[in-house]
Amino acid sequence: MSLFVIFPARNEGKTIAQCIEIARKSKFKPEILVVDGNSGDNTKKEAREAGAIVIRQSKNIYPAKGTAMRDGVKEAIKRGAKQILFLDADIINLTPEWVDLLAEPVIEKACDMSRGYYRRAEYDGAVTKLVAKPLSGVFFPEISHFNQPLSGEICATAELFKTLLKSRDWPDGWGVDIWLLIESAMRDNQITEIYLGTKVHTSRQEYLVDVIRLSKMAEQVSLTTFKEAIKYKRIGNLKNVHL
Ligand SMILES: Nc1nc2c(ncn2[C@@H]2O[C@H](COP(=O)(O)OP(=O)(O)OP(=O)(O)O)[C@@H](O)[C@H]2O)c(=O)[nH]1
Ligand SMILES: [Mg+2]
Repeated sequence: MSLFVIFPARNEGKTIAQCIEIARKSKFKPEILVVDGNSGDNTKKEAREAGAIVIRQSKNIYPAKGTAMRDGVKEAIKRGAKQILFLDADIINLTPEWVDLLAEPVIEKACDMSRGYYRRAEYDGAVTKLVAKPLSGVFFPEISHFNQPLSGEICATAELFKTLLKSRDWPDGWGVDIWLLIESAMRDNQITEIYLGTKVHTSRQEYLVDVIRLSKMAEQVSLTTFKEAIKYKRIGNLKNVHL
């Protein structure tokens, strides 16, 4: 067994060390990898001091959560990962059980991918509620039952990630989460959603100041979903939409 926990992280110096220490307490004793997005703060130093392997994302672009995840998958596979689990690095209330709950069904081969879902504050998850769920519901009804199609907390077999790595259209930015879900579902993988309780994370504070900070994410999630709809010949589903 070789579980890798990967944190894509950009300017998460305040939370990354604690996240690493908590993830490491999982009963599965994971390796921890941080993919730094050229942070201007002390993220790298904090991560190294907390004992994580730290690599730098391969492209100097932003937003690049997708690039960071792709780089992380490649590095983990190179180091012998059998299962790969992603966590956001800005979570304040992470517990080792999150890792245990997500990793267990994948390690036990009960599914190919597990995905965290949570109870979220009313004003949290706006892009999920207003963009990802309605759009993916039209084009990909087979994933409409997922509560959190943009969950950053997911685990999958290295085998599944290896097949996804072969795809040329792995998104660089915020489209990556919905892309991973759609692609995994369309390739007939077994996907389970697991309740993790409440998620408290710092990124929410930013867009409470101004919702415009979510516009790039909304744009990239919707355009990724449309591209996938074209790829899988689902654009015709629009005919059935009553407006
Ligand atoms: N390496 C890298 N990591 C990034 C980049 N953009 C975001 N991340 C990380 O990806 C994770 C998720 O980003 P957040 O800003 O928390 O966004 P989110 O919580 O998914 O979205 P909201 O619910 O809308 O806040 C965090 O650990 C970020 O630090 C990037 O360009 N490069
Ligand atoms: Mg966040």
